Amino acid sequence: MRTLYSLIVVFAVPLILAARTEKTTAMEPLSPNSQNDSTANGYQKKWWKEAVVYQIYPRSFKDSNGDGIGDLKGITSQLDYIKGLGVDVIWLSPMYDSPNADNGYDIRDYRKIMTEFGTMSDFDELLKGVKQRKMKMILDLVVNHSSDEHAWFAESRKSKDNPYRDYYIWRPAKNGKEPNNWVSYFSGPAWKKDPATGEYYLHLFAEKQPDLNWENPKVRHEVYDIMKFWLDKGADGFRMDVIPFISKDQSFPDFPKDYDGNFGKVYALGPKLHDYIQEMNREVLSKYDVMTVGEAAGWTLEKTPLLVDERRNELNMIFQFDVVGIDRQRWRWKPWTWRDVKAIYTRYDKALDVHSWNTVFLSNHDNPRVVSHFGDDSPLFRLASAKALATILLTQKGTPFIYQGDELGMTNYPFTKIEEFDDIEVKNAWKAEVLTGQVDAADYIAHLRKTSRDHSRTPMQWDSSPNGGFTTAAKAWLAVNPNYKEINAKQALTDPNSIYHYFRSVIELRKKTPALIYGDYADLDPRNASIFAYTRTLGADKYLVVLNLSKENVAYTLPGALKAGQLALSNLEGKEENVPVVNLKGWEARIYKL
Ligand code: TEU
Ligand code: CA
Repeated sequence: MRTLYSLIVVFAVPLILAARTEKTTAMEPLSPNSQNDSTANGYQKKWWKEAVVYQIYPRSFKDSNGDGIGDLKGITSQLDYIKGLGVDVIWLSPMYDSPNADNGYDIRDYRKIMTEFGTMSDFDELLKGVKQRKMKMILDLVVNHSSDEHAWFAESRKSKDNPYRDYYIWRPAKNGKEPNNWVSYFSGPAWKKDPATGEYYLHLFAEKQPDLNWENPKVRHEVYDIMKFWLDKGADGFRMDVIPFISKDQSFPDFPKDYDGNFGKVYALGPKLHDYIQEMNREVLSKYDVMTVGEAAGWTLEKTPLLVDERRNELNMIFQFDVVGIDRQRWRWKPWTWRDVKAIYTRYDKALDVHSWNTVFLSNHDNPRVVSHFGDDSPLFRLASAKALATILLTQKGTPFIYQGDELGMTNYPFTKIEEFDDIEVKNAWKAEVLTGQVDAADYIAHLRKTSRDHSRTPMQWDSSPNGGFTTAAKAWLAVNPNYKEINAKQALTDPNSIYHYFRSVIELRKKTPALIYGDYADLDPRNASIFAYTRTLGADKYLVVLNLSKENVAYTLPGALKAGQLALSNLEGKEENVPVVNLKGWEARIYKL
């Protein structure tokens, strides 16, 4: 089973680590079983607060049977590579049976593995491999909607008195048209008239993703049974897809007068959301040692405690999108500044007290590649900026989520024409806005080159062989980024100065530095346009993280007559210590112990 990679990981990595450790100074480790001595800085210690999570998008991770599509056996074959990073938890994007209208986020059978991805025993083998390496795995729970090919919907649409009718949201026409003016995330109205009964069903996403009716207790208990099925198999928790949308105002009013086009915010205002999540917690979550992260599309930052305050028995943490969505309105790109991003991290710090925990993420399968989005993916600065962004990801307060390939500095794809895209969100908007002449085709493509979800869905780049070693097939399901000859795992594993090994070092430092996990956060220079300087403090332990988020060299005078202290880690050669002014090259990042 030992693949070439695992051999490299097992033999090369320790050598490279030995070479690197001179940079990481010894710190008293987290008390080994931090679980039992229960608090740090007022926080309840929890494994999922100290964990680092790695997200896998199975379709694009590794193909094991040469059909050009990633699969579960492919993931199992690369577990040593993932373990080598030092991550603790894998978040597996949907691997359930699905017709893939939205790449698995449209589930036809919640207890069956997608044929393309393999079998249930492949899943069991994967989970076993994860546990053998002392990692955990959380699954994707997509229950705001199902596939329209799910047996429930096949029954539901048959007739108005079908026993499954109430599993979905059906409404009669209003003045001959849709029941209200709600729109779909994937363009067009959010209602589809179904010929069988002439009524409309609601779909906040694709027509092939009808929304489940959570008002119906049968539906809720179907979901709880599905969750128990996977938790009893050994899964360690769930990432919950668009969880704020599961409750709907049953009068389905049109958008409010002051509607600003941000429909997600309206869909997240359902009146019974917290009742349902508290019920889910009582019925399922409280019975297992699990981690839960809600994907809180449309959720305003300051309301985060309503979903995650530990005293409410709802979720452990949420993905809130103010940072990652700072520069786009749907597919349209808009300018942003680091000053704006820094302000959002300070808002999180103010909004979440010791009872509410956060996530930290800069990318996922719905967003462009982090180094292209927030860094500088030009050859001169790709390495430094990817490492600088890794420093932010792993030293901000909250549980960090790494998206597959970001540890290699994979970049956005050079899309030029619509045929190159796979994403239903792209294709539907093309039909709805470009083919109707509302939007210029070249303008649309230009925006997508910055904002498309497909940037993060191009296959993992494992080596410099054809298709980046992702598949032995002539063609991958989505084209591999042509820069795979330079950017790939094989190169990264053997290069001590690679982004992969830098991620590993920061994760190692984080693991043995409680201050970087539970420590107080303070932005020292919020107005500075290109320097991000903040501290993390836990008791007497204080760390300074200082980053130059521009390509210009900067001689930065630390605020408040602060001195830099002892260098714990840096992404470039800078060695200065105990100085009031730090000379930072372009995209240089340093972590100091004060
Ligand atoms: O995403 C919800 C969501 O917020 C995204 O739709 C995102 O805002 C949008 O794509 C902007 O580009 C979740 C899943 O992560 C996504 O992959 C699914 O397409 C969607 O739900 C429906 O399940
Ligand atoms: Ca395959």
